[in-house]
Amino acid sequence: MFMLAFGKMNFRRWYGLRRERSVERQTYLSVLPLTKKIRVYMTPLAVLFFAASFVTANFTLYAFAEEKGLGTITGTVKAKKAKFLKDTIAYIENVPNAFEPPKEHALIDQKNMTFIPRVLPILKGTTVDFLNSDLVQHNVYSPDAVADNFNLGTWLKGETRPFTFNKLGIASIRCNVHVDMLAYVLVLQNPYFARVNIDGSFSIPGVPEGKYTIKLWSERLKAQDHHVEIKAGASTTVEFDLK
Ligand SMILES: [Cu+2]
Repeated sequence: MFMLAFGKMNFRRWYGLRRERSVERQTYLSVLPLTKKIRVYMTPLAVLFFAASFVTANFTLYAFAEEKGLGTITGTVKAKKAKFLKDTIAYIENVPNAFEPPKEHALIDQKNMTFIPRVLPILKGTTVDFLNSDLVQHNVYSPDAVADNFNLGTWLKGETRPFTFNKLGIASIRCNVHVDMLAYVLVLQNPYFARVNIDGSFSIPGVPEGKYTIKLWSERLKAQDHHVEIKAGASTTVEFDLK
């Protein structure tokens, strides 16, 4: 009985309080000047509007990115002997875009009387540092116009001399102290190239969608070019036969 009365009383108090508050709010709103009323009602609407715009903008950006999507080239290369796969480079001949060369320099080392790596693919405009890691003196020069027939001179262990490759093509790199020393720099138009793995596989990810010619470069052998269409979010497969 007591509990019931207490409960009832409590409920009435609570109800009363709620009604009072509601009335207070109504009164508060009714006495506010129009501009303030607008502000009170518009604030939540504005927040909603901005939230909706943010979501829409993000969605649009996402859809746009999909539209200019990127695909992957997945390739396999066959050769009579697996050793011919070494230092084979797969690349896209031309991508209609201007590409900024990387600020980081590439490196060709001279170690144990050998240029390492033997084949270096780079984007046009890249600087290559030539390092001597041997105890003997080495020279670095190129007889090719692609590399402006440069001769960097002859130097000792630990020293590095740079050269920036600004012309497209293949530059052979030699040392006039050791005539057997030979390397190649492939100066390419775009950054979409890959070194073929020893099992003959290669992958070029992040290629903008479009139609391209894919080429293979190897020191001794040749392979027929492939014409492919890259589609967003898809992987395009190519097979080369090195002969
Ligand atoms: Cu040398």
